[in-house]
Amino acid sequence: MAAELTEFRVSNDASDDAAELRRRIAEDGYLFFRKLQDPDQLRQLRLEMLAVIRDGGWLQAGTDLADGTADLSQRCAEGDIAYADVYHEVYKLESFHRAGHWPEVLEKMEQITGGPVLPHPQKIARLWFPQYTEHTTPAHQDFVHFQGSYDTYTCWTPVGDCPIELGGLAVVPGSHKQNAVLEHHFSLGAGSLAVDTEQQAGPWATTNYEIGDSLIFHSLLLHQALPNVTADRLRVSLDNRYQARGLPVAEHMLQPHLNIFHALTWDEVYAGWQSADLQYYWQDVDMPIIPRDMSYAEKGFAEALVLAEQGDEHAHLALRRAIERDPDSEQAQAAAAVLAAL
Ligand SMILES: O=C(O)CCC(=O)C(=O)O
Ligand SMILES: [Fe+2]
Repeated sequence: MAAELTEFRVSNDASDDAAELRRRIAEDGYLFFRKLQDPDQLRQLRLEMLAVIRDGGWLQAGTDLADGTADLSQRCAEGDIAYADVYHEVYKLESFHRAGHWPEVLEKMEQITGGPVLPHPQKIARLWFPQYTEHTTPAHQDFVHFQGSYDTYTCWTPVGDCPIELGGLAVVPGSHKQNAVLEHHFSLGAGSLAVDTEQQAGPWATTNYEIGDSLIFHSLLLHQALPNVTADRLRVSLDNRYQARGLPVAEHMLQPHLNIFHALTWDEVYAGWQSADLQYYWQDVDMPIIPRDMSYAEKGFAEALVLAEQGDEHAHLALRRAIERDPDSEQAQAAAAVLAAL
């Protein structure tokens, strides 16, 4: 992380001016709005998510639910089976999926794209433990993960206040203008792929997020999370993705998140829902569905094998996770061979 952090440009002044919003996102690659989303609705969602997380055993007993006070002995991250066990319970909440369809966000996306948008079915929550900073989301472009179309936008929303020390998102303004997918490498952090930031000038922009604040950005914008260096607070946030209706979407974005680590079907997600309007809503939308390009993930894993042979501890951990997730997979067998030879 570059030492120097600058503040986001706030775009509330141009809220009703679609042309100006489009000009700004073309220039900066992002739009940041204070209180775009209703704080009360987000506080309610926070309590629902944290109640599930508490029942999963991740919170310190006897603490106030709203504080999200983590039990550090339970630390885990994406890629761990223990993470998916609790995460997938959160994933079943109807309210969590509905948050990706709130009108205030859809309106902004429609202003940006100039027409009706498709919210991706694959919503994501991030439940990031404190004092676990080697797992922090590294610098990356989202396109390597969701693919489909460059003109896909993420809305990143902290579900609670997110001051710098809790590890919110930071971006390099204007970095999307390279208009290309940069070289990504193995990383232990969330997503497992990182751009080498030495080659990126920065500066990085971020803010002390308050509940309701929302960051919208382009799929080629370079961004990363800041480390969660609080003593004991869990960071809870949403990443929702949107694209103009009719653009191609990659098939894995039509699946629940992390279902490769721990199978989860939409029918399981929907089992306890009250209403049907958001179940399989994308099936009526006419759009090209394209296969997932595995080359980014495969390259990262191949790098992890080489790094592990050279004694890299992050790579060792990544390989152990791959074995734990699915011991019979080809990757797990390659990982086991490398670890055994050490
Ligand atoms: O919240 C995080 O740590 C990562 C979020 C992210 O990279 C995204 O929303 O695309
Ligand atoms: Fe991202």
